[in-house]
Amino acid sequence: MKIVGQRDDAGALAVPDFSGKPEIHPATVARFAKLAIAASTVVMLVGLYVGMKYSYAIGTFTAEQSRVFHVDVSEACLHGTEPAPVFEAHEGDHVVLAVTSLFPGGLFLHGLETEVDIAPGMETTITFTAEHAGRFFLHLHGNDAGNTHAELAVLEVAPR
Ligand SMILES: [Cu+2]
Repeated sequence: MKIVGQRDDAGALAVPDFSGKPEIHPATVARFAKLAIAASTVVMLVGLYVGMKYSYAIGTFTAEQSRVFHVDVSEACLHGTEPAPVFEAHEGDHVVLAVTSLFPGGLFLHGLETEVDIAPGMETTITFTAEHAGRFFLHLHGNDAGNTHAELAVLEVAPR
């Protein structure tokens, strides 16, 4: 019987050519059997490892995370000539906004209505748990004569 798509020479390929080696020793067969068992064990272990790693990755993807975002306030940032970076987080994430600025003033997170005084040259942080989804705007509210009001970053909190 010929199976559709079967090559005509398939039979020839399936039969090994032992012309140079007329005898197969039982020891050789046993060695190959051991090799086959070892190989399939390795394949199973690798499969198990990959499977576990994958499901672990899914687990951590949905879990709450700690996210640290850094902003270095530059002149371009202060004058709005450079678009503010957009940071992404998920509801429930622990968020740290770490800002370094030589310019004094207040670090204000609109939406959370939180303000922290900037210590010029030092890292100033706003730390919170993102309880609500939405867009939050991180601003620098200057206490200078010109009332500097610069957007440092946009934080997008996605719903879970
Ligand atoms: Cu503002």
